[in-house]
Amino acid sequence: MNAMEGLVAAAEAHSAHTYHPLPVVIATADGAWMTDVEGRRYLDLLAGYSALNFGHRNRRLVEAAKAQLERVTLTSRAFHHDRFAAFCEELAELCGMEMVLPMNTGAEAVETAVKTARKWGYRVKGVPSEMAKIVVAGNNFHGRTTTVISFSTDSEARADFGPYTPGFEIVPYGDLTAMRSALTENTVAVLLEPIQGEAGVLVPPAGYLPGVRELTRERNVLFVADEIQSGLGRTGRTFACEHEGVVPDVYVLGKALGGGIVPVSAVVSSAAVLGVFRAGEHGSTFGGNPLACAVALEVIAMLRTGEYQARAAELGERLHRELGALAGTGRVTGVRGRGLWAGVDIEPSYGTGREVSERLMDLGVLVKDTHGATIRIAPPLVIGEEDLDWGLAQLRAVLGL
Ligand code: IF1
Repeated sequence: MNAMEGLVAAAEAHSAHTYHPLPVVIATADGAWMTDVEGRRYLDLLAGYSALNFGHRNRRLVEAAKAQLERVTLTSRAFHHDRFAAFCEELAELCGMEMVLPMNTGAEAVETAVKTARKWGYRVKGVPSEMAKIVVAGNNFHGRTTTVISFSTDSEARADFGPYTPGFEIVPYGDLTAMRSALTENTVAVLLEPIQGEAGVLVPPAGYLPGVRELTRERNVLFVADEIQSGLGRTGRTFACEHEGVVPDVYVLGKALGGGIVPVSAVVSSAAVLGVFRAGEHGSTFGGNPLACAVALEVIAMLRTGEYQARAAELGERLHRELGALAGTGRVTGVRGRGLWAGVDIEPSYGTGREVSERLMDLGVLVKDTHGATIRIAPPLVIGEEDLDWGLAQLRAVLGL
């Protein structure tokens, strides 16, 4: 057994088997590249499921973290600290909103958005107590906590975790008629990914998001956009909703907000919505901590110029042009996505998503399969054109094209 195999065996012996990782053990990383324990290099086309939009160990973000490490890292929210106000003000401004509720992981932020919508429903909309409903889409992915998987349609994500949290209505993604029918006077929110990531990078039909925006406005229902994976530059805009000119009532953010260094998530909305909370009604030990705020402030500064969004749009055109040429070759049955984000469906007779991912790994490229036949491609937004071209050449090689 070599060093790598030893590390894999030890990890399997001492950790719950909640993943089926590719057989690679990463030791270091920089920019769009990772290096394994035996010195082999891999082009990272997953970017931590979009948590690494700015690449591994981005210099500006590492420097921001290092500086804060020398000052204070955690105070708890029992006290103020000197990075908190700027983080909230600048994140709200980036979102065109007024208020922020900081958390850590994406699922925590989604849970917080659910609690926010319910409390707004009771205290502002006037929904009778315990009657609040939230409408979600089939094939959603919003995290792994018990309430969140309660409205999942993925049997793997749900099985044997009941009893499930009530109060959720599931409608087909992209279907405005079904959405209209699902809204009642007790509906407090619609929770959607503007592009469904785990489902395979599903972009909704044009007009769907504006239609949901109009319906929710008409019916006094909060439009909650989960931009944890689709946001912060991934699709070529700061938020995926922007592609359809839609501004939701609530943004749920995470992943890249922490720069791939610390978990940072947040619910961002108006004072009319987030103003429903009173002291003691929600919280988190690490939510809004100084280290998280310092890194997130640098992320916000990097996004404010629009350069990362423009880069994702420009390289995204290159990505989708190249991937589009694969469709119809008999090896790829579908390509979807926006900006530097794509789902590629592999012709089952040629191989599974996992098999293609393993062959790509052997050629030095790392991607992730999902739902059997699809591989997801989401490079760091800082990837070089040549590296992107090289990665696509390896995909063509694996597909025998
Ligand atoms: C895993 C998926 C991606 C997310 C959206 C909330 C969360 C996520 C739109 C929760 C997290 C991660 C979770 C990770 C793999 C990855 C994933 F395959 F699970 F679905 F990206 F597509 N909303 N997605 O994508 O954020 O609590 O993880 O910080 O659980 O396997 P988190």
